[in-house]
Amino acid sequence: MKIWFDGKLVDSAEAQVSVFDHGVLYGDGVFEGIRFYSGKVFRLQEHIVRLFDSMRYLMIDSPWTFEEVCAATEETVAANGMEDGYIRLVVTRGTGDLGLNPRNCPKASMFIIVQNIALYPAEMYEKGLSMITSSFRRPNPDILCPQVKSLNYLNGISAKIEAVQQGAGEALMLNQHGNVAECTGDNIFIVRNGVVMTPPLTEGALGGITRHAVFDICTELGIPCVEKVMNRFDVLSADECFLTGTAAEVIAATSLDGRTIGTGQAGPITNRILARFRTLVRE
Ligand code: PXG
Repeated sequence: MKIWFDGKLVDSAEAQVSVFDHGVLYGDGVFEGIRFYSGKVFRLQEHIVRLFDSMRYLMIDSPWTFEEVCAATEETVAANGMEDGYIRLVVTRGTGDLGLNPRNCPKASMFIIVQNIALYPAEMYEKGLSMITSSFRRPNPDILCPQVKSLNYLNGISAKIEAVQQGAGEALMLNQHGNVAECTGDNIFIVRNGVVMTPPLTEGALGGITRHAVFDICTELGIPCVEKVMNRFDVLSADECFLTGTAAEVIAATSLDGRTIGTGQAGPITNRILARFRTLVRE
């Protein structure tokens, strides 16, 4: 396996981050999770725009330009000779001292990993995932901004632990007002009376690239799709619910806290969107 590490393709054994890297010491950094299909990276530019937005927010100066990061990503995919797979692109604040001050880290570090990714089994896309409501709330932007894809994932991991402990596939995360934000690593959509709905990003959701692709698919298929503030009642009374993310793609969620959503199976609109997503990624 070849890893792109600060400008060079190296063997994985050689790709080593310093113990003084602030990404390790403080989770001070940003990342992207990207997929490629038939050797083509899905919505690469959009991912790298989000990466640069996250870096700008955290005042991490990129040693590489936008074009260089895109080229490095494609170079790493090509070097690993795989058809389909997952890319993890990480930018850390770089090496510094043991203090928090980012100014003591002179240069950000970047690495790109390309790996196989196991899809969920096919029957999961029919039966759907079970969800629990997490007791951990998505933080307000004045605590930790959910729109920044930073290396600080303890909020989501805490919620994921609750889901795993309860045997659920995902955790629904509410914001400080008790409204629906998203799941630990996926955006959430519901369908009611033929209308597809998802919370606005300001409710505490990451601007998912798959979420955006679903907007495009709905426009193309003539399915109404709107951003709407929603709570657990809206999810529990929905006709259909589905989650979107680079790893999960588009997957139905058919129960919440042991209560069935819709028919308890992936619904017709979810299936139409999923079918179109699967062709779109290979166009
Ligand atoms: N919300 C959060 C908090 C995420 O981390 C998404 C939504 C979906 O965004 P995209 O752009 O992928 O459609 C993400 C991204 C995992 C895993 O192992 C998932 C993400 C990141 C890291 C790991 O499931 N999801």
